[in-house]
Amino acid sequence: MSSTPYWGPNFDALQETDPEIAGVVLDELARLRSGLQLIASENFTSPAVLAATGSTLSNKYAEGYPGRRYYGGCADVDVAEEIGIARAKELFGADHANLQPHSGASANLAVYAALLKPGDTVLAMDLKHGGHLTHGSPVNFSGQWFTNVSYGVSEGSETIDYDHVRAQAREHRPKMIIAGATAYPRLIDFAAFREIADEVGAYLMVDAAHFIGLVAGKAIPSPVPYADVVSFTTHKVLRGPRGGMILCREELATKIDKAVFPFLQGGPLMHVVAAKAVVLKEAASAEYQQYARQVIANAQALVEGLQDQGMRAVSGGTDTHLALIDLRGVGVTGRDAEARCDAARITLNKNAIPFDPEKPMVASGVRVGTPSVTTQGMGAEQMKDVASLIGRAVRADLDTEPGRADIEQVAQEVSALVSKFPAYPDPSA
Ligand code: DSN
Repeated sequence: MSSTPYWGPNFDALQETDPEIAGVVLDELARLRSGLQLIASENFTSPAVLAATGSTLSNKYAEGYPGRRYYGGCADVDVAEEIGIARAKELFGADHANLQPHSGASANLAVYAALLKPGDTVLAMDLKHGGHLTHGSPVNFSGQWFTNVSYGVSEGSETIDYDHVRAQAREHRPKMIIAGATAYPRLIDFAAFREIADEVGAYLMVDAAHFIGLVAGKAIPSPVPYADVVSFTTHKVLRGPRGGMILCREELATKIDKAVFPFLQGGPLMHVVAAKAVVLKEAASAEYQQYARQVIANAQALVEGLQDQGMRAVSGGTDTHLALIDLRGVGVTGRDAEARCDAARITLNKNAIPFDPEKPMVASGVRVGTPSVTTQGMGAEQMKDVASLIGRAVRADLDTEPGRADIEQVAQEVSALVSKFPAYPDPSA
């Protein structure tokens, strides 16, 4: 483990000006360095991405797009955005790319704004089966401003029921169909979605936030040839800065750009746009492609290990970076498993499983993902150890003395394992 407190840009200045916030940064870094990070939507960005994100490009107002800005002095940031757009189009084979959405939710709101009018009908995956807040949840703009209908997974296979998608599309004639989820471990059949969308005259939007990094790394098939619009975040498997991005067909480019700015956002975060350009360069490398394949191999090894621990993988396994684990066989709720793992320095999240009998805040499962541990250099061998540590942690009752002792032992073993694969090691060591 590194003795260097932090090596991000300008940390000395932060420590001098604001020791309290510098302390938060150090505490969080210590947490990353001493625990297992298994949140499927997180990753460790590279030094280059961190440097761009922490750069003076943060200062520039640049409403508009390259060559068409509302402020002077944008020639340099124009170059960063143009490079990023060109790299995104090349990497994903897309007609058009917009790098300005501040987040995945903003990207999705922009797609709705570009293609729909309030009240229009949208068909998307049920949140309870792995969908996303912005795909029609009643507490979100998507559920309040649009008419939502949903599809789900089959009870037997726990994979998307394409007959149900088609039946829902025929019955409700949605203006847009969304493919994509936050807790779905299997590949999505984009050709089937395209066929259904064409049959009913709907736009096909793919929310690729979770798996776009695997697409960038050529480890799984791309939705780009099938979708009208592909939205995603840049900070999950893709390993870029926090933010969003939209790809689309040429004929929708102006609508998408106008929806992002000026309809939805003001000034773009040019330091983040530049960092997105950096990660698009990194993701085009052979090393990144190897990384993407290893993320999947690790997720599959982790599933095997968890099954050996008596836990069931929803749908029987995974084709991607994440797995959804049904804990009913070990008699532990997702909420308790999350708390026990947290105490053992294993960070993951409780998650509803399809047809879950528990409330969402309790849940019968957990979601695990391998983007972060793979960035740290762990492989299938370590995933067996990780599965065993999870198996011991979820069974340790924090309300009992022996349970607390077990958790403490697991926590020590977690730290010992992670110290061999440190996140953000000292580059001068
Ligand atoms: N919060 C993200 C996730 O964890 O999947 C989705 O937005």
